[in-house]
Amino acid sequence: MFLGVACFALAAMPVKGSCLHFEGDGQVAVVPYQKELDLPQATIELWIKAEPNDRYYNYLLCRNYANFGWGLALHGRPDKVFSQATEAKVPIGEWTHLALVYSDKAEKVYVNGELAAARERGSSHQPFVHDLWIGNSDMFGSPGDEPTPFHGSIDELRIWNKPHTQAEVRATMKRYLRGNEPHLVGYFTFDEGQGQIIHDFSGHLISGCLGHSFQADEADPAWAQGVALAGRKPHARER
Ligand SMILES: [Ca+2]
Repeated sequence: MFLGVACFALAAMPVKGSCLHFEGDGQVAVVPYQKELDLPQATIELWIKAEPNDRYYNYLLCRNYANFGWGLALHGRPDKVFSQATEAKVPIGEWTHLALVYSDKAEKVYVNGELAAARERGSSHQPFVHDLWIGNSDMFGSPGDEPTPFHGSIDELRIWNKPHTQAEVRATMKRYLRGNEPHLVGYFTFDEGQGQIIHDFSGHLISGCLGHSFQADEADPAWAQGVALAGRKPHARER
């Protein structure tokens, strides 16, 4: 009986993996363009731990955000998150779950599973070839533009081709996914912990790289300890 109780407790304990840590102006992880990233409607979610820095814009995700794409950024201290149409407060120095949910009618941002901002919006989606940048933005290339790096940790990026309800966001945010869930088109756990490759465990997207190449370069973020989630990490399952 004791053994049974002990095993149950062990199975319920959250499991930590690794994550990406960003601390330099040029640091970024890049997932090359694929048509699965063209999303007329979507749920984009990730865990972040933000650190203070002196940049006004701190991009978490950017896929030609200003021009029919999607993205999420922090700004200010940086204790606010904004998407194309919404803005909400986020804590600094704490692991925080963010979810951007949009369709051709509305856009919502959930912070730790709570609806934090919402706005109606029209359909602006158009397919276009553009890489996904994680932890930075490539939109501001003009001389004099401020760099837009995120400072802090990013973990468990999930990309779904369907807008989730609040209940659906809450149902999976604190658990590892299997990778084969319906409508999941991208799943980066960042649990590699070393090397230059970030793998997509949904099997839909081509792997991405740290920095701008699969070789070590000065834009590489660092590996760090990630958020603790329940369940089994997907690289531990049989594939
Ligand atoms: Ca690199």
